[in-house]
Amino acid sequence: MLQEINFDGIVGPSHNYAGLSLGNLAATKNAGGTSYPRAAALQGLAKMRGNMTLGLAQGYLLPLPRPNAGWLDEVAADATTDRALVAGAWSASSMWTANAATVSPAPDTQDGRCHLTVANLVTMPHRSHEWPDTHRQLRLAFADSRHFGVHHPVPMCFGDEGAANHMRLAPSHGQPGLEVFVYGRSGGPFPARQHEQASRIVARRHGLDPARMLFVEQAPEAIAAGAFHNDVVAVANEHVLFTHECAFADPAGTYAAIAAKCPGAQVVEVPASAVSLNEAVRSYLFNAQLVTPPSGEMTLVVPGECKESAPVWTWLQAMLAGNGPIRQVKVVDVRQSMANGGGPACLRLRVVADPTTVDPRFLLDEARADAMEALIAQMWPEQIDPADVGSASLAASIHSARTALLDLLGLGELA
Ligand code: SUG
Repeated sequence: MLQEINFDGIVGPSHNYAGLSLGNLAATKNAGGTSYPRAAALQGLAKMRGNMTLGLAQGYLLPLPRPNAGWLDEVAADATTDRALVAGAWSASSMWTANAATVSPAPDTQDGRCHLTVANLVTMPHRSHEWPDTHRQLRLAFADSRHFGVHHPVPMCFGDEGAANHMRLAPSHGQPGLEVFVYGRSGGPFPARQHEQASRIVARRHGLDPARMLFVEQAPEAIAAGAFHNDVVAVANEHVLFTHECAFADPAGTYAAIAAKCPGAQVVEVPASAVSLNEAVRSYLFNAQLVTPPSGEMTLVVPGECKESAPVWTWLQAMLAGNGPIRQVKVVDVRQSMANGGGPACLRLRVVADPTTVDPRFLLDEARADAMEALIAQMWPEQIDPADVGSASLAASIHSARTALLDLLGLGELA
């Protein structure tokens, strides 16, 4: 049976705060701080377990090999002077699997298969070298070509950030849906990472029906406020779009187009008067996972930072007291990832599929979660200080930690 499976990125053992992402305010603010990879990975696993407890299907993607020696060679980095390039080769940024690919589920596509286009992530140097290993991994997880098509990135001249700039609205996950692609226009203080052409190429490749696709411009003020991806200001699930008032360049036009193309869609809009754009970005209210557990009670899985924000928490309580479609709010602690600008929604790639068609080595159950936790507790570095990035001995322990995880999961071919 088709269902939504969340594939979370396991936080890699090289997780560190290098401040590499211009326009990502949390990441630049925490540049140079000490990171805690072990705690980060355990927080991620606890989030996955929490979603399994809700009755949701859970998968994962593995950390990519870091430091990426091939990339360091390519950029001919000098270890003492080119610190940003060295840090780029060490980044654990593939944990944010919302940027791994754009996914069009089978009910939306012409050939009735689920299509995935790996994101090129070209705008940020440290992320631009993720795609070859991500592609390899997705080809393995979704190897069954009767059900899946895994595509190369779109040409590098068009920036593509994957599912972070893509939403889907449908009566239920297994039915045909409206795919909404959100792109940015350059010209603001920060880069617009998703190009319109990239989105259009993905839609054509995936064989979407023009009647059920929409291309929407992200509000330039949202990008300027630090919403470097649309999923920092909006999230959709089934027939519900949960969005900040300032997410889109033309909010009214966007809602009208959604209503026309997806009858029954419901927009839950948070006004700037209740939660300012800055507060939305600070708390990551919209970088929540909006999910439908088997109970049918639509649930918003928010980061702990939302509870600490008076306007956000007040708004959420009022929402629950009303009779809107979102019936539960669940708080999770992903602070280590949040400090690099990655909330609960960044950490997962949604794939609507029948779990029996996915390589089982990428699916989580309690026993596997226990085994992973034990391994991470033993092998992931406890902390990384910025000065450690580049150290040969740390690189060796990061390598053995990842190799041990691959062995545990029987995924040695990803070495
Ligand atoms: O691309 N941060 C990531 C966060 C990605 C969040 N993803 C979504 N919104 N879907 C980024 O900006 C910071 C790494 C550093 O600076 O060391 C980083 O890459």
